[in-house]
Amino acid sequence: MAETNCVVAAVQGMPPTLDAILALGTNMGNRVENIDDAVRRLGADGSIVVVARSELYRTAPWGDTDQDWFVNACVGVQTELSPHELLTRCQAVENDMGRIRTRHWGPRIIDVDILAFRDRQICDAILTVPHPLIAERAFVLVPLKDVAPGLTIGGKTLDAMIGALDASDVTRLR
Ligand code: A4P
Ligand code: MG
Repeated sequence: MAETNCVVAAVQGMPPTLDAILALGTNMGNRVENIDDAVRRLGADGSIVVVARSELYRTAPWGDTDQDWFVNACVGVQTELSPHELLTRCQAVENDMGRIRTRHWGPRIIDVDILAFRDRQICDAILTVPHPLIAERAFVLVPLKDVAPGLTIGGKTLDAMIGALDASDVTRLR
């Protein structure tokens, strides 16, 4: 596949027990059940083993703010899948749960994004890893810290990135 010219940050401090970290978000229906359902489905065919789960967080909508609040979480996984195969599995879970893509950044029953894949830096037409917007999103950084507290992205610690944002609208649910 053709590589584009984009530049992605380096990741360090990935827990050695994890191959990848996924971000989950939902703002439709029973949000807590949606997260639990997605985690179950991710592990269902054995190609992904969920070995770490963050707390669940209630978060204010980011980007497109004219929509309902979200529940966000992160999971750490082990997998032999390639990054692109992992993305395909994540999208299959989204589709199986009935995700309908309406508007970019709009309401969704479930969104499953790959935040990091080992220390890989990937940038092509389909996949960008590490996810390029991590540093701008408290709703990603706070749960990410639960599963990989020592992670750095582009040399910045999670605490440094969280400290640069307003994380007051990210509150722990359970
Ligand atoms: N793609 C590229 N890199 C990745 C990656 N690392 N992980 C591509 C996942 N996908 C990646 O995604 C569009 C395309 O991104 C995919 O086809 C894949 O090839 P999508 O999920 O189909 O569309 P989207 O939802 O419009 O974009 P995206 O990027 O998933 O949305 P975001 O950026 O996650 O924003 N506020 C709060 N509080 N909590 C949220 O969870 N989420 C969004 C959605 C907005 N505001 C939010 C939240
Ligand atoms: Mg997505």
